[in-house]
Amino acid sequence: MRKLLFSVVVILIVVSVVAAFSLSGCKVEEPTEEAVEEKVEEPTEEAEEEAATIKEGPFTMAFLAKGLGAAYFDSCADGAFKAADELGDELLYLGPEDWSVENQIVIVESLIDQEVDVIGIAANGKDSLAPVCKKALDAGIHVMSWDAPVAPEARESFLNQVSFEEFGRGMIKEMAKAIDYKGDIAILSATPQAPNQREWVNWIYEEIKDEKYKDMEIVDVVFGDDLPEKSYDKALGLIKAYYPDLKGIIAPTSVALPAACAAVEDKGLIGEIKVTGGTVPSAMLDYVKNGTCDSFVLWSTIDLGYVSTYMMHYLCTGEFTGAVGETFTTGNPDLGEFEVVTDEDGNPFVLLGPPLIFDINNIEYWAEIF
Ligand code: RAM
Repeated sequence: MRKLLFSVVVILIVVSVVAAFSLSGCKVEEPTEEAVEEKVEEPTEEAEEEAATIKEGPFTMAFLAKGLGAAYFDSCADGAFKAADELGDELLYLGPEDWSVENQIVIVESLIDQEVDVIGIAANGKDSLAPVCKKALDAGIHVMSWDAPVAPEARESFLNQVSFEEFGRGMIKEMAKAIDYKGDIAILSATPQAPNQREWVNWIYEEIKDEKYKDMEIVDVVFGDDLPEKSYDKALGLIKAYYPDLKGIIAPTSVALPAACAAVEDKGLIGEIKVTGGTVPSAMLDYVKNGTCDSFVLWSTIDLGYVSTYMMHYLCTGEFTGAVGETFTTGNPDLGEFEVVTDEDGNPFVLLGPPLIFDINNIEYWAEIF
């Protein structure tokens, strides 16, 4: 009897399950109105507060280069204008004609008077530009650095194109390959006070301490102030002073690298003195093809300007403050996510990415791009 009862119960259950399935046509049932109401979550207080504090553009953004007239900074500006277009902001591309600290200060003063929303500066001097950048911050203008940083207390963030160490060490590595790890070399830098140049030159000196460079020596460091003619003359001066022992010139500046190549070529010393450093590929096509330079190092200047401009915009909206651990993305998903990290002194910054190396195998491709 018990067995029969059990079987009846089982049959009833099976029948009702089958009926339920066939009635619903195996479809996921629509949730009732109450269930929907129950599920729509009320925004949290913090989310509401955050949304209320996000400022709306369009913003006026100043993109301030070390100087005007260089392909390097113009291509950074190309990326910056692309981002500003996407964001619907107004972008002012500015820089001193003479690449001086003094005139960068004058420009920042005038931007404070114009009450722009944000200044992104490639600084000609780390400490010398700090007071005027602090003045801008005090006036409620956002300040960030790209390419070359102002002192940490005078900025909210810094986009470094590549790690100072990697670029500095990278240039010695490329030079060593070009001169077979033997010979005197010289450095032709921009200005002695340029923050990025100082860091890179220091790392060049660190790298050359390695045993594998024991037959290489840095004999001089000279400065062409990122001016084409002065850089060319300084390169000629190095050749005059140190050739034939001089086997290489490292120019970690976009202006001096092609200028040094021109000097070597004009002196008929292609292959005798190798040149490397950092500049845009379009300036180096001929020099790589004719053997004045075997390889050199840089980053995407277009991405540098593009990502800087997104940072400027987010500083204005309030979505980004530059605090360690903050992340953001841009309008280009291929660039991925960026995060605020710290340097060896604990100062927050954002890293664009690893350096690119250009040589005979890829120069034609890149020269078309920037
Ligand atoms: C120069 C500037 C700039 C640097 C490039 C490589 O034009 O010094 O700051 O990043 O070269």
